[in-house]
Amino acid sequence: MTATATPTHTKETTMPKGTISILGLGAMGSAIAARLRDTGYTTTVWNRTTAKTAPHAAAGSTAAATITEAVQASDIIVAVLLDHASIHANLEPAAADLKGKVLVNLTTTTPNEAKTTATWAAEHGITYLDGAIMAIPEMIGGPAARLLYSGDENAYAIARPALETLGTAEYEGTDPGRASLKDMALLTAMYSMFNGYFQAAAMMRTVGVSAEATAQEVIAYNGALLPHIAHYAALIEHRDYSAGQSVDFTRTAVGSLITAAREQGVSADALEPLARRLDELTATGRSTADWISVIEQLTIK
Ligand code: FVH
Repeated sequence: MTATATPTHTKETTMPKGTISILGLGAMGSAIAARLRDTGYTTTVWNRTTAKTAPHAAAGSTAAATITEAVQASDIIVAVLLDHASIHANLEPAAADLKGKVLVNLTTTTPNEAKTTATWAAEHGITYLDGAIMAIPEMIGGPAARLLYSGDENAYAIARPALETLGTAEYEGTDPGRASLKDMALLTAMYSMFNGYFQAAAMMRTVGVSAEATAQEVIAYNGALLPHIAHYAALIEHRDYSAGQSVDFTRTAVGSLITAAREQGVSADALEPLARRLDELTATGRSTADWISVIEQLTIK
């Protein structure tokens, strides 16, 4: 017999749990507002373009005409705007109303921007928690949605029950920039991986191979190799670059990849930074070291 799984992110019938205001109803803010509403929170929503509040009002949220009105309606304020600049442009005029409240900022920012916002919040008596969403809007409410938080412990304790309805909540510590740093690091790894696929697909299509076919090849090849980074991690932790694939060998291999790309009429921009790092290691007498020592070349001195 086949069991019918109940999605964890469908509407739940619950008693009212508390009040939360959501600032920003883009794709992500809308998903968050809907999830909080569906799990029993009394929600007030605000958006710069007022029309976006209509479907939420129809579904049971209160639409605030101004940001001040939204902030005054709840003790927990969740901001999901575009970027750091839009956060400050909109929240600074509402600082007096935010005083004494918990502000959870889920807007993507850099670690330093998160720290700047935390400092600003502290100066205005606002309890600040910074967040980073490792998910797309469709995943909100499901266990695969991972949300990282850092900053004020008390803010996390107060907002945690609500935040746990959005996905898996992970508190990264009191440094307000920490969640953002992890977000940025993981996104860097993700973009680099996809950029590698784009390079492979660009090369293969010069001989008529489809992007789909190359995708399957990359998934199989890179998927098999990906767990190997745990082995690299152990060596990097100990700065043990005495064995492994040498800089010399890798330099030759990467040189061939660059030549092959160019021969196919494809840019080698994706690989040139790595080639430069390997050149630097060779130039400083480390050609026999493990090639993973390139990590030591990445810190800007
Ligand atoms: N969507 C995603 O998959 C990613 C997943 C990871 C985290 N991000 C971050 O979440 C923030 C919001 O993203 P979003 O997907 O909701 O973005 P949009 O659909 O483009 O909506 C943007 C909202 O921000 C409002 N807004 C923009 N500029 C201003 C401004 N100067 N003043 C006030 N509000 C502003 C915009 O309002 P409107 O255009 O509708 O009037 C939307 O509400 C973001 O940091 C992602 O990096 C999502």
